Parts: sequence; C-alpha cells; structure tokens
Amino acid sequence: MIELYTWGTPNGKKASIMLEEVGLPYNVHPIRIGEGDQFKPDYVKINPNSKIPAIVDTEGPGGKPINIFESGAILIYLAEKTGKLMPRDPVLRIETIEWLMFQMGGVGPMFGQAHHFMRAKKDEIPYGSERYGNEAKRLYGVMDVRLKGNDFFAGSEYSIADMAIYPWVARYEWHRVDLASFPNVKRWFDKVGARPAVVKGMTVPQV
Ligand SMILES: N[C@@H](CCC(=O)N[C@@H](CS)C(=O)NCC(=O)O)C(=O)O
Repeated sequence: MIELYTWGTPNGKKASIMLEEVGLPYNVHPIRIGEGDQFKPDYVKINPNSKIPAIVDTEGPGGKPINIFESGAILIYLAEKTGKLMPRDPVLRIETIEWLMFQMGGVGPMFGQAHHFMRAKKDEIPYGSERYGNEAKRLYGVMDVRLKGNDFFAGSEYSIADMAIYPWVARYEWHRVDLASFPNVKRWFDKVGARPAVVKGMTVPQV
C-alpha cells in the first residue's frame, strides 16, 4: 500500500495524478500546510524538509517500508516500481528526465515565487511580480517550442514529465499567463487535462 501525504497544491497533485495513472492503491493523509502540519514531528520523520508531498510505500524494495520525499523522486520511484510512464528507449528516457528536472528546478520554483509575489502578499511587490512573472513567460516560451511537433514533453510518449508540469500550468491564471499566446502548450494542456487519471488526481485530497 502507498500512503500519500499531500495537500491540494501543484506539487501534491503530481503524486496523486501518478498514483491514479499507475493504478496502485493508496491512502490519502491530508497535510494542512496552512496550519503547520508539515512541521509536526511525525511528519518530519517522513519528510525531513517539511514540505508536501511525501509517500510511504509499505512494500518497498526488499519488501520493506520506505519513505520518499521530493515530488520528482516520488514520480521516478513509482515509474520504476510499476514499469510505467518512464520511456524505456534511452533517448526518450533522458528527455523525460530533462523535462522533469526543468520542472523541478524551473517551472515549480519560478511559478511558485510568481504566485507568492502576485497573490500571497496583501500588498503586491512589483519587483517580485515582474521578475518571476517574466521568468514564467520565458518558461512558457521554452515549453511552447518543445511542444511544437511533439505531443508530449518526451516526444510521442506521455510520461512523468507531463505529470510534473501539468498541475503548475493549471494555475496559469495565478501567474497571469494567457494560454492563447502559447498555442502548443494550450493543445498539450487540453490533451493531458482530458485524461481520467489527471482529472481524478487533480481533486486529491478531498477534505
Ligand atoms: N521540491 C519540493 C517542493 C515541495 C513544496 O514546496 N511543497 C509546498 C506545497 S506546493 C509546501 O509543502 N509548502 C509548505 C511550506 O513551505 O511550509 C517537491 O517538489 O516536492
């Protein structure tokens, strides 16, 4: 059984989308990050970085329980455990990892900062909004070029790279991006968003 510790944010939804895609049974444990659940000692034993998501696989390698934190690591772990959603072809595999890392090091932190400066503060801070808003738009440009002539980030194969990026693009209004300006991203977004596992994964946790 997979125990999923999550909240309704883009990083959390990556894990629930993946669990829905691979069809592994899982229990959801809501971690209310606005109320500080992520800092409680029992949770810090699972994720020493006090962020969501994290999973516990009660039947990990060698049949022993294993704790996993960092959403990218969770996606790779579940792909390797199930043999799904990570291409086997060596070129497509490294392309998947490239775009997963692009999300982890670029899309997530930059969009997250854009949200912080544009929304989370009572008084918007123009310098932060401009800096991270511009970087968000630049990243959309990179994605639009990649998706021109490619159905997915790993070319023709839907993969964990798409699952990592989708929940962040789903907040395009928060970082004030007009998807119509990035038609290839829009086409990809609509296609990925129509997958039943994505629709379901995006609603976790239900509290
Ligand atoms: N690199 C981490 C980032 C996780 C992260 O920032 N999670 C946010 C929610 S999207 C969180 O737990 N925030 C709570 C806090 O910062 O205290 C991952 O991808 O798992």
